[in-house]
Amino acid sequence: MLKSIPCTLMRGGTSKGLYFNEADLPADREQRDRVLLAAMGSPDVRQIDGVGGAHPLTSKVAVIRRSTAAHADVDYLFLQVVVDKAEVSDSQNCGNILAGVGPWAIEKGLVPIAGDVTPVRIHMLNTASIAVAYVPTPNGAVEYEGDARIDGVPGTAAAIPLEFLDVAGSSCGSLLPTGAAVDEINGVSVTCIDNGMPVVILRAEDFGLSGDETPEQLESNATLKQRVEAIRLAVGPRMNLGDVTKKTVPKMCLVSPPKQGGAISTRTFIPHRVHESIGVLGAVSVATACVTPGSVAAQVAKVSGDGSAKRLEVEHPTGFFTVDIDVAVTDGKVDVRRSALLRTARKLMSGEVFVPGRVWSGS
Ligand code: NQM
Repeated sequence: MLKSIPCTLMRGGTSKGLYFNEADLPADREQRDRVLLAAMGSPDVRQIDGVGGAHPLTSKVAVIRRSTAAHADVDYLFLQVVVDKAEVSDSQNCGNILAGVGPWAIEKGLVPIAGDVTPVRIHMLNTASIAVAYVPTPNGAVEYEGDARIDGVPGTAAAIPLEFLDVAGSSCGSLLPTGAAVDEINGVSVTCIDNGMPVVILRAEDFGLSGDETPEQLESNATLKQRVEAIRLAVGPRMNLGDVTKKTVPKMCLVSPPKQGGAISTRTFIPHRVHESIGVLGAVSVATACVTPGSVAAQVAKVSGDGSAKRLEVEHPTGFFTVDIDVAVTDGKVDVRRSALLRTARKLMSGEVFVPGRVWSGS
């Protein structure tokens, strides 16, 4: 008999996924992963026998519970359900799916409404770091509708500002995990950085690219993909990520000078498909690299303004991603004080997802 599991389908930023209460999933990790694969329809490039959207950006899961940590309201575990392989990975965080966590937690009664805006302190388990989501709650309820626009999502919705205080080095141990602003890997200059997402920054020009290519053009360039993946595999252990063959990090970001008046232009492999825009924490890491002296990003970026607090527009294939960062640079040493940005989210469907009974019971 099919087993039903309560969940909510939500768009978080430019991603989409299933949001679960931890108590509704099997406690055993292997069994939980089998259930999530069945719910999404993986492994299958079309995810035809599940609710996944056949792309890494629409094959995501949030597992949420009330937090036991004094400084957080809820714990959030992000899981990437790989589309075409029987793999579920907790090796990365996701700042887009994060955008839906605050509204979900309020609607499920895990966080009381605090006025017109309810701050939700979210302990991100993947990276043991904290985000604060400022959820609009006028009239005693979560408001999803509004006039905020984010590139990569049609239309407008209510703004959910997200703030990060302690994400530098949260996956790799330090902001610049190799200890240098630039390294030479397979003859290519790279910057390895982790301000919430491990990212390897590469100059598009070094691969004979303009940096304006579409995701489809990049994905159909087999030689490019091989070169980028070879660098990713070589650099993984040096970023303290170990063997990254089966991991979804580090992300590989090709950068070039800005073309639309922003700070830098990006095309990001996540790590095998190319992002239609850019990930949230991925954008925060790239923006941080733009103000890191000597980095590959700083070499092509146009950053204006004095002082440590800056607003950077990161260009991507479908527009801009605005990141506010407060980064102090003293004697070449980079100290990240705060990162913030704007997302929107929308509840799409609430109900139950069904998986085969034998998958649930593990028989
Ligand atoms: O970088 C895609 C996304 C992401 C991750 C990815 C993300 C982030 O756009 O915080 O949001 O890089 O796999 O959802």
